[in-house]
Order: sequence, then C-alpha cells, then structure tokens
Amino acid sequence: MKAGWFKQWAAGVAAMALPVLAQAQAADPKPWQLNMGRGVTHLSQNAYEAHMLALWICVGIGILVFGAMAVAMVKFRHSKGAKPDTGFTHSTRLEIIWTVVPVALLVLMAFPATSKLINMYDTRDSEMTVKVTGFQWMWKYEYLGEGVEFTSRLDRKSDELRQSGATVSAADHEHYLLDVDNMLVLPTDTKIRFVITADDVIHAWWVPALGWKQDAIPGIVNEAWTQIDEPGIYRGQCAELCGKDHGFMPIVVKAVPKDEYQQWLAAQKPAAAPVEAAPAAPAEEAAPAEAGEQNTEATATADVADAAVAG
Ligand SMILES: [Cu+2]
Repeated sequence: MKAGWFKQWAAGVAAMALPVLAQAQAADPKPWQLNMGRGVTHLSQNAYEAHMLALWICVGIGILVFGAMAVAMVKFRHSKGAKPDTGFTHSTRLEIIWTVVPVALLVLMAFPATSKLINMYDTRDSEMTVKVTGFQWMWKYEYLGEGVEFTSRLDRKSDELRQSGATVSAADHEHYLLDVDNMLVLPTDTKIRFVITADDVIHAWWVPALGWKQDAIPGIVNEAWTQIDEPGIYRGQCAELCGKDHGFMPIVVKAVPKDEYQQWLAAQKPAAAPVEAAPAAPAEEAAPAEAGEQNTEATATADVADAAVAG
C-alpha cells in the first residue's frame, strides 16, 4: 500500500518534470496525481499551458531565491569570520531590479492568459446548446431545440454503498460516487455551448477534463463552451458546497463520434420513436419520471432561464 502511493507520487513528480510523460496522464484526475491534467479539449490544453508557464517561472524564482539564501548562509557564515554590514540602508539599483523583473514576469504571463480567458468566454459559432440546471442534488440536461431532456443523479450502487455505512474500496465500486444513472452524451469535434443555471441553491458544474468549472446560480444563466477532441467518459462533480448531499451529485460526460451521437439523440426523442418501440427504454425513463414531482417547481425558474437564453 505504502509502496503503491510512493510509486504514484514518484510517477507524478516524473510527469511534472517531463512534459512527455505529462501528456500520457489520463483525462480524469487520479489519486496522488500531482500535476494538473491536460484534459481533452482546446480550453483544457490552454489552461494547462498557462499553468505550466507559471509553474516553471515559479520553479526558476524558487531556485534563484533559495540558491542565493543557501550561498549566503554557507559562504558568509559567522564561523568563517563574516561581519554583518550594519551600515547598509538601501540600494537604488537593487530596488529597480526587484521591481522591474517581477513586473516583466507578470506581463509575460498576463498576455497569453488574457487571450486564453477571452477565448474561454467566446461561445460564438457553437453548433449546439445544452442547458444544465443544478438541483439539490442532481443535474438536469436539456438539449435545446431537440426536445430531449433528462435528469442525471448518483447511480444506485454508489447510493446503496454510501448508505450502508461500510468503508468502500475500489473493489466494491470502481467509480464510487462518480457514476450516474444517465450520462450526458455529447458529440466530439463539435463546438458545444452550455447555459448553466440552478433551481434552488448555487451549484457548480465541473468536469476537469473539459478544463473549466462554471457556477450554476438560481436566476442567472452562465455560459461556457467545449469542443471535445477525444471520445471517452469524463467524470466530474458539483464544485460548490450546496447542502448535505453536495458530494453525491456527480457528473459523467460521454463523448462519442458525431454519427453515434446523432443515433443516440434520435433514440431519445419520444415523438420520433415508433409507438411499439416505447417499452424498449423504460429503464431510462424511470429516473426523470421519479424526479418529475420535485421538478415541477423547478420549471418556473427553468422557464425564466429559457427566456433569458432565447433573448
Ligand atoms: Cu451541488
């Protein structure tokens, strides 16, 4: 066990030191992962680059400052006869250097960071919109203009395990508290706009692999976008303390190729499905129906949000 975490820790250090290894990091965070992941989107790559630039500048400053301290302590120590310079008050040249160098470093970091931030909020030319609504304690997803919507809540197995009071290990559930009944299915290579709001309290929608988190606030519609490069399953959680079950409203995004997404979407449309095919999908229908009662109040707020989105 001990050797296990040391190995992961060592791998993390190696991954930080070697960008090549960092690239091999999985999209979702792993236990003892030290460095930020690259994620699977253009925006997450941007965030990773901004982070790495700042990290390496900090490493350089750390080496310089601690190196200078070490040299000073060893070379000018009392036992070697060093005498403190009690007459020193200030040095204009030094003051200029320690003002100009940090300003230059900040400007160096601010330019790429600002352009990346502007890009992050640019939802123009998106090909589809998904409305995300946070509830205590689940998410609702609406594919705007498609007539497809459903709720997504903690999977039954995680729920049973957490209520059993037992200590849960990976052997009991590989994705304990990180699985849902209905995944948010999204197409790859598509610019997807999200409009994010909440029904009751403030939540935050966060999937690390996508590279951002966005607050879900009642009465306010926040925007975000993504374009997922690689198909896969990406997990996240609510990132705003939203009540007693805050830890039990995970997010699972399933990114699939465009044609597969179109097939999935067509199958979700109740009107388009032939009547005899209706009993084929009762399992997926069960959850929204169950949640329906709690959601009626939600509809009023959701309508306001819809109006805001349309406007
Ligand atoms: Cu929440």
